[in-house]
Amino acid sequence: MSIKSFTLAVATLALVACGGGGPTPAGTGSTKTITLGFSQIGAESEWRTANTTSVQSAAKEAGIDLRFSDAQQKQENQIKALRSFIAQRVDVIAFSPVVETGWETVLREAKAAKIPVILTDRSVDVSDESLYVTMIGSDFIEEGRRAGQWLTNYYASGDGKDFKGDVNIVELQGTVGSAPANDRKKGFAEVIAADPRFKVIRSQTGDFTRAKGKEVMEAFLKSDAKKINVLYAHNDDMAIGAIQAIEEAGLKPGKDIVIISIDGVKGAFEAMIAGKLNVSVECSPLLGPQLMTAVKDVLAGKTLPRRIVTEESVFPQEIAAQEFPKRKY
Ligand code: GYE
Repeated sequence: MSIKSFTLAVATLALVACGGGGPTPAGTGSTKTITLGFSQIGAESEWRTANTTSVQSAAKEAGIDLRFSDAQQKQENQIKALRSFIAQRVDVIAFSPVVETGWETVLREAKAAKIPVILTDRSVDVSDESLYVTMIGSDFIEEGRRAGQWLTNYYASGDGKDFKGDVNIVELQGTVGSAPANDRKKGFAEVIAADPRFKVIRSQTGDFTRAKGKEVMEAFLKSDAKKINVLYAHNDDMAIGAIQAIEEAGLKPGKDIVIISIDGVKGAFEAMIAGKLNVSVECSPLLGPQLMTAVKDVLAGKTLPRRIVTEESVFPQEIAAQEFPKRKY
């Protein structure tokens, strides 16, 4: 065989090895476009729409072919989307699981098809760790703790220090069974448990939306308006809905009722600047660039850390106006 035909044979072999529809070994110089199937939860909050934009623009930037599917907050739709990605033989599947449980079967199907799965934003509760490669997102227990710490400081050394008696808290939980609802409840409860004055008198889901946040807050106010000192909302959107309910009940949000929420979206900064929200604990939705890096790394055969945690802070009302121009979501 001449040198020329030998080189050609090797090149053909390499091409055959890269083809076949399986994962693209990005590190081998292959030029095949990576396809990424991404199942998003829905468009329930400002956080979520910022997260979708982040994923879509990062995919574009990275030259990744994104197959995007919106589940409208329903697990069954996400499972359908994952199955369709498997049928399409995408290179990688990423998804933000609406709830924690019930994923084993479909994840086993992805594993059998040799399609790596990356979790973004929310985690799943599965016994077999090999069913996903990594989880990119925030530490929701820590966010709950930060919310609790802000509150205990407020009553120990902030504007609330002269307040006497029990501190009655109402809680607006996120989507039932979701990781952020479970963990934000847990982290907050853990911190306030240190002082028996803090009492969660009502706790109900508002499904992370403004409309339900408002509706549930109206019900809380109907029965307990005079008793409520604090509202802890698992996200900004529910807090913003609740602020409307509080105003309609003739009370002053941020004053008559101290309000703590999580996310740090623009709407929360506007509410803080208006004096209607006391604090928002940051939870960054800008996960797109990290996700695209992880997609490329996994296809290049690199070992990823099991958990990639986003860095975040806490924004009290006092610094809202100064921080507002720097906010990206
Ligand atoms: O806090 C909320 C959204 O999973 C961290 O989902 C996310 C949460 C976020 O609907 O606004």
